[in-house]
Amino acid sequence: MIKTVQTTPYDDQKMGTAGLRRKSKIVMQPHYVENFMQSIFNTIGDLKGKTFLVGGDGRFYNDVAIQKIIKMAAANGVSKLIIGQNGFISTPAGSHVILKHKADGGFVLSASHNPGGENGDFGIKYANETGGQAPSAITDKIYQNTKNIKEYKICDVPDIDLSKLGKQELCGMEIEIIDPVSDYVNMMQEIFDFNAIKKLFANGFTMRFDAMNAVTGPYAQRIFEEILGAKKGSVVNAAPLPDFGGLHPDPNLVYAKDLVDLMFSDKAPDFGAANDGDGDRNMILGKKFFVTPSDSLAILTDNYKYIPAYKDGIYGVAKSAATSTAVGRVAKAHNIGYYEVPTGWKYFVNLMDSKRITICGEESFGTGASHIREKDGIWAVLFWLSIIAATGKSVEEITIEHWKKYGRSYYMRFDFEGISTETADKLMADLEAKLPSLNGKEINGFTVEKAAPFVYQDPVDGSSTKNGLVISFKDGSRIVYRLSGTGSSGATLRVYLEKYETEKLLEKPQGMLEDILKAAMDIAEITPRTGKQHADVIT
Ligand code: VG1
Ligand code: CO
Repeated sequence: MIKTVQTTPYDDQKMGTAGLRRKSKIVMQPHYVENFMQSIFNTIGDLKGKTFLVGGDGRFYNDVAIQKIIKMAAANGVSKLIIGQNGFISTPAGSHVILKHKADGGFVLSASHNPGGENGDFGIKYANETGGQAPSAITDKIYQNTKNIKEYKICDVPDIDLSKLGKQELCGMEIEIIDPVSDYVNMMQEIFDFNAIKKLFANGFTMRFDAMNAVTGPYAQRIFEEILGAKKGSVVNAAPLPDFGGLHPDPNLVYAKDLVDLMFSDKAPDFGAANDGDGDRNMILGKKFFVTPSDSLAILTDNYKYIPAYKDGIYGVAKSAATSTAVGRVAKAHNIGYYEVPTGWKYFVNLMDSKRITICGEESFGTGASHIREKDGIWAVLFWLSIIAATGKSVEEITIEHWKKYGRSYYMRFDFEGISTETADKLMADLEAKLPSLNGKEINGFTVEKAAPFVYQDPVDGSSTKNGLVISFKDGSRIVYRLSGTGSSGATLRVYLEKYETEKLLEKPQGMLEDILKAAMDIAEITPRTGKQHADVIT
């Protein structure tokens, strides 16, 4: 039954910030998934006795790719696969399954916040036994393997039924189909005080959670509506659809437009939130109020004592370099460890495993903690609801009080999309070469304190990673430039801007960041090099 199939390499199977991400049509090419998966299996080596998780966010081609992976795992000697029912699992729930079952890793089929469908994107995230995505040392080896692959192994059997819970067997491999939601819900109940949140809803608190037709709908309905008692219909776009109903499942002010419109209208409920395609990102809104992810990370950290799992104290906190420095001030006030890592959740894994940090986050709508090794959208929502329940304050009141206590980092991200890779690489290389000459200079009223690439030395494995270019100014303002590692075509230049204020707390970020935006555009020569006067997406 085990077939060995001859194949030829694809040259574009390098994983980026979070797994392999390509246009669906690229992934649908013959042997594409097979080459990639065989390269992972080859890199892991002996698979006897090993258990892996498989699932996905339900996007187009999930059903086809998952059957290929199952049959290949069996043919390669994997002992057991744990699979989410109907092939569904959110990225955070997947991480939890790996840790709970002490599995050797897992595959989450998702391109996260990228649109799905035949003309959208597809992706595969590979986690190892830490429950987090494999570090670059491993993904580099896998990439080398994809460039030399000549054959793959697959079991020649009919597709298996993924709807039936329980155990079955395929080509000598054990398969266990699990309910992807229940274990995750149990974990959330262990972290948070569900009774406190129940009381909040019983007293008439209202919310809208937008699942964006992606994987978190069933999790959100079970937790917010069925268990916590939010009004029926509080969770919208709850059924995962292969093309996300045409939505771009990226929970930000641009793509979660319906939710944002509602929250800024007179009909706004007390609380609004959205998650991305695979459930690891979150956006938090109050009535006519938006919380930037960088502030959200700082606020959650500052309020850890309201959460049963953290009330006795937390280890440190970490953020990606591009994220605002707001959480750094909280870490200092609480006298806990504080780390800055490159963009990508995999860089938090060693810090969590070595108990250096408990909470971490990124400006890209990602927050999470050491209960798992991925960011966690629903966890962030439950954390906010817990703070609201404990303090009796609104999202806006909680945030403004935070600014009064710590000052405010005005923060925005500007994305310049669809640039040719050549133009983008040259822009970054020339900018990097120019950085030393900027030190001490005054640009558009800002004096440069330090201009240098961000280089991270992992304190646990000693690895060194360079990611992004940072210009820090004397007044605490910062510009960070980096190229996206999650796109499926061309290059996206991300420009992250931050300005720290202790007096003017209630201004519009656009206005506060206008001068520094101009400086950022000028320093990197963005308009002359890309032809773009403005960013394509601003978050
Ligand atoms: C983006 C974000 C990054 C995030 C990554 C994966 O990467 O900036 O913070 O970790 O997406 O998010 P990049 O390289 O395009 O900037 V998702 O929700 O995969 O899982
Ligand atoms: Co995601």
